Amino acid sequence: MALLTPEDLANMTNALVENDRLITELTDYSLDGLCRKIYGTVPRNEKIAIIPVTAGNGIIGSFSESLLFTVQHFGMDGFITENTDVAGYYEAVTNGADIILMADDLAYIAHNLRNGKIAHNQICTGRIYAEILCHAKDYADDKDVLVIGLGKVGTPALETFLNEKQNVYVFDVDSKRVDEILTDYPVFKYDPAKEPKSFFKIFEATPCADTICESALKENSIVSTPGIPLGISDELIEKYKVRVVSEPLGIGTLSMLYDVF
Ligand code: NAD
Ligand code: 2YH
Repeated sequence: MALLTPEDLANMTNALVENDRLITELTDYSLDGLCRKIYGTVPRNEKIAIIPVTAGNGIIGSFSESLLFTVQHFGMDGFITENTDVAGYYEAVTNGADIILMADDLAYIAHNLRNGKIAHNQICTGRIYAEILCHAKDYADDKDVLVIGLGKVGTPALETFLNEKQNVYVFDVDSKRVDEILTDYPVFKYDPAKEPKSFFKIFEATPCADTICESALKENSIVSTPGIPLGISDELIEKYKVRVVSEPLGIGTLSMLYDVF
């Protein structure tokens, strides 16, 4: 699994604000408004504790701070524990935390201690980036969507698209994974070499650059992508006037919080 780096998070605060603006332009919903709509929940003054975790590869510079920025930017009450790991957990609970945010190398979770709900970052990230495309007002009547990357983020995104009655075309560099997905879900194989097709709505969740090829794009396509690094080149963005929703942590975090409210 790809670990976030401090460099990935360097511009996170601007990216979150800018992406919220873009999501509002594309869908007529602010990011928290969209979360409210899809999860049917609202915040109720929960106190959110962020616990730095030293296990595995250890603390990622500005990871906890980026979570705190997200929580506070959307008007919620949060704090980073002074202690890490188990001592941090004890500190969070004894200081009245309602929700815990914590991540190691394998999982990033939100756990609501009041109602027992727990959310996983990969599932909630896939879901919100997919919902952004499903709510793109310019393409409400165009149901075709391309999903590139069928892993732990791409698969819940694909399920979201199917729940939203989209026609889903799939691509992954791992052909065995494509076969599994074609067996398990009513989706179409996207094969740009044999059968090129272009899309207004493209979702991407891979750890690779340049996964979105030119033939998949239309003028004014929307790319909604949690993938790091960005899967589309600056040249193609400019040439096709592509609008790109992409941010390294905050959008998925807000989706997790609304999942557990
Ligand atoms: P994963 O390893 O579970 O899945 C990645 C999938 O991409 C795999 O199926 C792999 O075969 C496929 N793939 C790799 N290279 C490809 C290529 N060139 N073309 C097509 N498919 C390719 O990873 P994941 O947990 O699903 O995460 C995907 C990406 O999303 C990672 O970059 C991760 O860091 C990022 N991520 C971002 C956020 C966020 O908030 N922005 C949150 C979670 C994960
Ligand atoms: O970046 C990660 C993993 N890829 C899991 C997230 C899934 N998108 N974990 C972050 C680790 C944070 C670290 N332990 C800290 O600073 O607390």
